[in-house]
Amino acid sequence: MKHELPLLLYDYGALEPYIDAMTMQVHYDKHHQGYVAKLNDALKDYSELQEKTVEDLLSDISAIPETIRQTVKNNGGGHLNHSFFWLALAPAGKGGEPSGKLAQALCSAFGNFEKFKEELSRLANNFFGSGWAWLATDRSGNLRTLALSNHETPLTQGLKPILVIDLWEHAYYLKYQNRRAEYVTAWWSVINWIQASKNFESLD
Ligand code: MN3
Repeated sequence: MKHELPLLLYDYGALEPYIDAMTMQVHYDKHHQGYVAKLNDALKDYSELQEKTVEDLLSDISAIPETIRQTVKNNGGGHLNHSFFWLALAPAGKGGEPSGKLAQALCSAFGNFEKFKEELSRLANNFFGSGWAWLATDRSGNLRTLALSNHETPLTQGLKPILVIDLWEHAYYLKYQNRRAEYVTAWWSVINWIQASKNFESLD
């Protein structure tokens, strides 16, 4: 079983003007594709590992031979996180609004929606280096924010991801250069809240 780039459900230009078409094209077609290719390459001599999903590979990382462990962690994490990220984005006006159980849970965890927005934005803006800022639930189902370096995933901490923003410079540099805060502000306009609710309400 080879790992494959998932289908992107919208055009490269669909998130304009918040996320530009060139950034989307390079991000999906070069960066994400690169993680998939390097993951497959790392696994090419390990037929039993080729049968595992990327979630299974990452949640039992100590079972991976040491010679390829870091490569699998980096590129498997890159593949998993980007696959999640594309689904959590939608063209402005198409992703719905925070609603239902997720909206209620955001209010009880953070006070109100604006406070949640401030907290996640502050975390994303202040995070140093490459990584991702997440909204996730813990084992008790409580919402929390966290930022993780490189391509670490909340799954390995037993957390269930709900929403994510990519903080690597490749996610915003072509349009926003060093102005990460402008990119973070723009990201709030292209969140797929319908998908976020599905993530929150899923039982796995
Ligand atoms: Mn990225």
